[in-house]
Amino acid sequence: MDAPRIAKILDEMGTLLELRGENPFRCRAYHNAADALRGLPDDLGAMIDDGSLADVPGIGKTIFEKVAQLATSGRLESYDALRRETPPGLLDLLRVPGLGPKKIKALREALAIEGMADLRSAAEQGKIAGLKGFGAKTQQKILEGIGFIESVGDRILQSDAQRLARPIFEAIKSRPGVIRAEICGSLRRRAETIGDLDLLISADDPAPVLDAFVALPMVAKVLAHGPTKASVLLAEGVQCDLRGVSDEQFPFALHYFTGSKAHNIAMRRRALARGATLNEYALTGPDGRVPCHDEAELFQALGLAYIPPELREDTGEFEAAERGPLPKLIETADLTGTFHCHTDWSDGGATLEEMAAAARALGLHYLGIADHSRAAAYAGGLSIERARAQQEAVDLWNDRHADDRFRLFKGTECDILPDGSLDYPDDVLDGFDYVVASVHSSFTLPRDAMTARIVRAVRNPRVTMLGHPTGRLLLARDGYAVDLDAVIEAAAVSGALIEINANPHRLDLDATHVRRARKRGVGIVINPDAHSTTGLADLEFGVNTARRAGLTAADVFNTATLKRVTAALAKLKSRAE
Ligand code: DGT
Ligand code: CA
Ligand code: CA
Ligand code: ZN
Repeated sequence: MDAPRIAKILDEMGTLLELRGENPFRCRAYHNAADALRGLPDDLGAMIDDGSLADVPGIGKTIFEKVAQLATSGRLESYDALRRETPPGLLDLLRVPGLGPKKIKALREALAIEGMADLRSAAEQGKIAGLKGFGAKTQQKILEGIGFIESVGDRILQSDAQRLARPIFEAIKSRPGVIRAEICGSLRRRAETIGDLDLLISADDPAPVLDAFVALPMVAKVLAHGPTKASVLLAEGVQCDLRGVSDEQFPFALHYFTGSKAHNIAMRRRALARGATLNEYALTGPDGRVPCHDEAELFQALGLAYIPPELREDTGEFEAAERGPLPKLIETADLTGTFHCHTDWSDGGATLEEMAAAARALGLHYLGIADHSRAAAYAGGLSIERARAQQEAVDLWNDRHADDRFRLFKGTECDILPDGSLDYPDDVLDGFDYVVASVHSSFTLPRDAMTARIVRAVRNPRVTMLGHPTGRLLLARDGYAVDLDAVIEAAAVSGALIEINANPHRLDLDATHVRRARKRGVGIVINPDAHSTTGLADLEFGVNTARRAGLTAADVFNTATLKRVTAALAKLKSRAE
């Protein structure tokens, strides 16, 4: 068993112990050890062999033994026992917003709640409101949380899907006999969340490749296994399907299994209208099979320009592709810099210098530092004095390091207060090169009040861009109630930009509203909301959202040269004069 999987088990053990009400320090020790395993400098096996693992902070002697056992045998009796003794439904309850191990333990003791169904019926019968530490409001929130969880089902984030799919794809692609291979389905379309993984290979004889697939170490269970298709359940609980076809069939299968279903149906209708039939193996016209070597030729055969997977949702791509080649969608390499990034001045994990170095290493030409403002006390928001000190620190960094190829910008992620005013006085805001304005509090305002609040902020000439406009957390929390069209309209008038927050948990704005914002002439900026140097890589997911919205490089603010971006920021700032 490898380090990431062992880390996951240790985390689960910590949680299981918490659910039993064990000593908090003992529980914490498991979570700390899990974190330590994730950040291991060397190969886990080697560190077990030479014993150096026991010296890693967070891993004591007891946990060392457990890790060693898991690594060598993949089993651990104390883990199995914990799982046996805990009702399986109890862990599910942790997904309900607001329910932690302590509250779950209390619910179990008071009302014998051992799973989602118990929780729902207790809440519906009003039994939770009366419990000490709960109340009617919490009970209502629990009911809403259950509804949300049921609506998202077992989907996972795009980032998690990618992490799971990549090693399987690499393993399959390199099998002897494989001619072409591709990841298909919603992951190829870069959907916000992913139901299951779909892989496709072509080979003269796919059967041995399918045999190898079901035998991969990350496979926990084989659901189906035939000569051309197999389905497995990965250890993480995610399903993965693999199809094998002949190389002649590959373009048709690739198109079919990429979807979306709605896009496929429209394609098939199009083929029928031309007297042909289309399925996952072939396009067949009146004179027999129409050979296509790749997807572009398939689209061409149906009178269409190539449609990138991100646009295949039957939301206008056919009309566009009938008119001629589609505009070239933005790519991560088009980004020249980015703005919404945190450092250890507030709740980031890296120093200003480290963030600058990481941005430079990624080939960016500028980086905006935007730590939290003073109202965001939970996130180490900067007091006025600290904000001024950071402005000086950025100036100093620029004096020492900046050249015409790279510089830092002074920014802030300034809270939008409940009344729509900003968290710093104007003279402090004027010290920044730009201002990201975001909502981090009072999420439950009525829709009208929330809309008025955000519109007021967007109209403020000191606001350069709106951060994570809806506050949603994918698979965890809906956004707050807000009229986004009114916000987009306000931005169109004021000239403020709107962010695509590229954090894979957020992707906020979403592609549908990005499309609308672009149509209305609002500038779009892609920001990683990075809280560490590795967080900068999340830009890729924001680019995926921009692609799904049909954006080209020219549609995105942070694709311009450093010189132009500097001038554009100054111009935006001059609105306040
Ligand atoms: P997911 O897994 O829920 O995130 O979404 P997809 O799009 O990956 O859906 P999935 O895995 O059920 O199927 C993969 C692709 O196969 C899908 O995008 C289109 C195609 N497909 C599946 N079922 C049907 C169907 O009933 N009709 C058509 N036309 N295509 C289908
Ligand atoms: Ca899928
Ligand atoms: Ca599937
Ligand atoms: Zn934020």
